[in-house]
This record gives sequence, C-alpha cells and structure tokens, in this order.
Amino acid sequence: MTLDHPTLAQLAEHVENAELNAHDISKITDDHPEMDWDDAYAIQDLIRQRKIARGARIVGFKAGLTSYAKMKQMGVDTPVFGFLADYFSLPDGGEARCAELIHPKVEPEIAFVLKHPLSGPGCHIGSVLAATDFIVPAIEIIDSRYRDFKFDLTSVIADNCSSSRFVVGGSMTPVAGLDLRTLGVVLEKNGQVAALGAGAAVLNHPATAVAMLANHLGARGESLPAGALILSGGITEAVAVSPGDHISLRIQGLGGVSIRFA
Ligand code: 0L1
Ligand code: MG
Repeated sequence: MTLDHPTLAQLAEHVENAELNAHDISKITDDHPEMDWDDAYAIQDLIRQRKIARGARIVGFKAGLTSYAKMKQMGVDTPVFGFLADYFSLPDGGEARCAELIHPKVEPEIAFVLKHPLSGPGCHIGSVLAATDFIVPAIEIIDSRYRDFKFDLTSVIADNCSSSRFVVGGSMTPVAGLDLRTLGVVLEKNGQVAALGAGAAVLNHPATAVAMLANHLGARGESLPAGALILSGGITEAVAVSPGDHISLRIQGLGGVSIRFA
C-alpha cells in the first residue's frame, strides 16, 4: 500500500464520477505511478462503499482478463476482479443507452448463480460446481473510464475492472453433466457473426475463474454469498458497439440473450 486514505478517497470519487457522468479521464497512475494492487483494490472498495451509501445493492461479482492471451498482453498471471451493482443489470432483449456510457464493448460470458456461499482459501472447480445453482448466458458491457481504453493493471482494477452493464438470459441450466469447456459460443452483431469461442477460453474452465474470485475475496475477509451472480470472464475478445447496434449471444445448451444499443 503506498497511498494514504485521503488520496484513495479522492481517487475513488474521481473515477466514480467519470463512470456516473460518462466522461473519460486519463489513467490515474499518470499522477500516482507508485500505486500498487492493494491501493487499486482499496479504491475499488471505496467506490463500492460510495454506491452502497447511495442505496445501491451489490448483486454479484466478475472476473476479468481471464483469457491467457489477455493476461499475457497485460503482463499478469492472474485475473482481476470487480463487483456488480444492481443498476448494471439490463433486461434480456432490452436497451443499453449509449449516452450513459463512454465507449462500450461487449463480451460473451457464462454467468454462475450460487445456491451456497463460497469462501476461499482453497476453493477449486469442484467447490464451485457443487455450490452452483445454475448457469445462464450473459453479455457483459464493459466501458473503461480511461481515455481510448488505455490503462495499466492498477488503473483498471481501481476502475472496477471496466464494469458497466450486463444482461443475462432467462434459461437456467444446471451444471451437472455439462462440460463447460466445450460449450460453443456465437456472438452476433447486427445479424453477423462477430466472435466465436468455447468455454475453455476462460482459464481452461470458467469455474476456475469463480474459484479464483472466491480465493481473492477470502484473502480479504470476504466471501461470495448464496444467490450471487458471477460473470466468469469474456470467452472471446471484446467487441466495440455503437448506437443502433443489436447484439445477440447463443451458448450451446444454455440458450441465448440479446441487447440493443440506443
Ligand atoms: O471484463 C473484462 O475482462 C474487462 C477487464 C478489464 C480490462 C478491459 O477493460 O478490457
Ligand atoms: Mg468481462
């Protein structure tokens, strides 16, 4: 930890205001190059507390940078983690308002809903599958608050890992008997295939990302509660969207989900 509390609080306000007012900012490490991971998660925690103090509910968590390609690109060997507030959630087939966002991109993901709490350390794929109630297809809308999506790792963690909006499909699938690694994923933009993938693109198995999230929270004295929704990570590269775009996702055996950008 390198920053004092007033600086962390000022940075949390600065980054959250960029989100709430949909304006971009330069990455915060430009002014605080000494910032470390603990500072970054402390800023993210302060943003979470600011939202809770204003009456928002935390409905879940997410793992980001979960593909080996993206981790290599960022020079890290672990994913990053963020939280999901209630107002991030959009209805299936509904509308995302671009005026509320800066430069949104979409990612196809498998979302887990837990029936039992999960706490690390020591969480593994087996614990995650045993604690999972069902999975649903999900489109995550990421929107870095940093100009041109240019950031380093600590800046992006402080910015709640670019979390912005998400939409989940309504077909609940139990995990028993499913091989999540081989589920095929088709993401379409305006009726054209925009990206293709399979579940194994996320850390070889999407439940690994959930286990790592539980272990990350456990190290900080937190856990994943029953009922939490967890976005396990982008299965393909993120696809940029603009007003007028229609995005639909189909995941083999899990059904589909869609969103329009207005
Ligand atoms: O959900 C994600 O994988 C995003 C993590 C943060 C990095 C980015 O904005 O691409
Ligand atoms: Mg994501």
